[in-house]
Amino acid sequence: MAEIYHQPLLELVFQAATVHRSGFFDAQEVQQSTLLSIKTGGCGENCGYCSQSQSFKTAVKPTPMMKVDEVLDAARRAKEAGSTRFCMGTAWRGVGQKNSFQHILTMVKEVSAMGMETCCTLGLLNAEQAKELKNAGLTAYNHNLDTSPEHYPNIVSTRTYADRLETLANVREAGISVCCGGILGIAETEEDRIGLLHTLATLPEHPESVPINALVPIEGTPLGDRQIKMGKGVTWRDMLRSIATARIVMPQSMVRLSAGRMEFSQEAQAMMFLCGANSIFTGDKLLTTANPKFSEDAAMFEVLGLKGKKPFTGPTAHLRPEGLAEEDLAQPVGPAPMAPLMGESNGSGPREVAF
Ligand code: SAM
Ligand code: DTB
Ligand code: SF4
Repeated sequence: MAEIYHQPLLELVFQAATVHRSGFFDAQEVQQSTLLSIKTGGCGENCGYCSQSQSFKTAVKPTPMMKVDEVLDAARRAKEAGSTRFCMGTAWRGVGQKNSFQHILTMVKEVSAMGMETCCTLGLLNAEQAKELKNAGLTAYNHNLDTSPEHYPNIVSTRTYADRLETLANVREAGISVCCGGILGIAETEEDRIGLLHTLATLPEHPESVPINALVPIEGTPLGDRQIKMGKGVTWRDMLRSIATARIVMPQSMVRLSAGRMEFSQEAQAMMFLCGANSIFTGDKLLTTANPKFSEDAAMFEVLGLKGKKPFTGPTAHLRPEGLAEEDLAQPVGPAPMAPLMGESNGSGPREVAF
């Protein structure tokens, strides 16, 4: 793994690009996924990068869980804008015995009936809860290992790597596809980056989806403040190495270029797509932080000759809900303008990009 990761950058890119074109994926396809924070802030965990932990004083104010109808509305708009996967996140340590879990099961059922892949990220999950999500029709569960097992205790002390692995095993056992990746820029070494990819690639089965995030520095969090003080964040070269290595060692996984795109030029993102990233989050907002505008992503797709990916193809083909006809499935169009999901935007109106 270290040999692959450390080879000269363009050799690594070429090798990864070759694997990406070896038949499993259409290299022109990039899936558009939409994130929605359905329960924001007040989280009991202390992940040192996170705006939503109640351990840190950040600009994020805890808000109650969104209503089912509001979430379905947002999902409909995401579908119209070309998204084929809808991911709902809660700032929870885990699901626990909360009543709101029942509402989430309804959201999953309804969004699934819209013909989109559904994903949840709700923290720790037991076997029973995983089965309930599966029965509701959930396609994927996102639960990141974030970094190597050695570095993990420096990032969060309220839970262990073993806790995370147990949830991943429960998700897998329930027949839900696994979305598990990590984050760069959290005071890790290159050995930690390789260690994360090694852990992911040696799980009993590869995760179907591997998000690679670059730290979005949040003022008030230990790791965000550290990056702000240093005055430099994750470089495009760092992202390229992790994405390319992930593509080579997990050739059939979707590799998701996730948080941090605001800081990467379109040229840098083009290299990341070239070497195997095949999904992005589209929409003005990730969970609590800004994301590129639809018009910018639409322009990027056009310039690079990229197209959206159909839901339930490739690693999720076997999870297509029974009874959903082809015409009911979300149709991937290039990123189209979408009204803000929560009645707000990340700043000024749409900005056209000239090439
Ligand atoms: N509470 C759930 C959990 O921890 O699994 C779900 C939400 S959590 C925000 C999902 C992932 O987002 C984290 O594991 C981390 O990799 C990523 N993330 C969180 N804050 C981030 C930040 N400031 N910059 C980049 N990625 C971040
Ligand atoms: C993942 O790996 N990245 C997404 C998704 N899974 C849930 C979350 C990114 C969060 C970025 C920081 C924020 O917006 O709060
Ligand atoms: Fe909570 Fe998830 Fe943020 Fe950790 S990353 S503090 S578990 S919301």
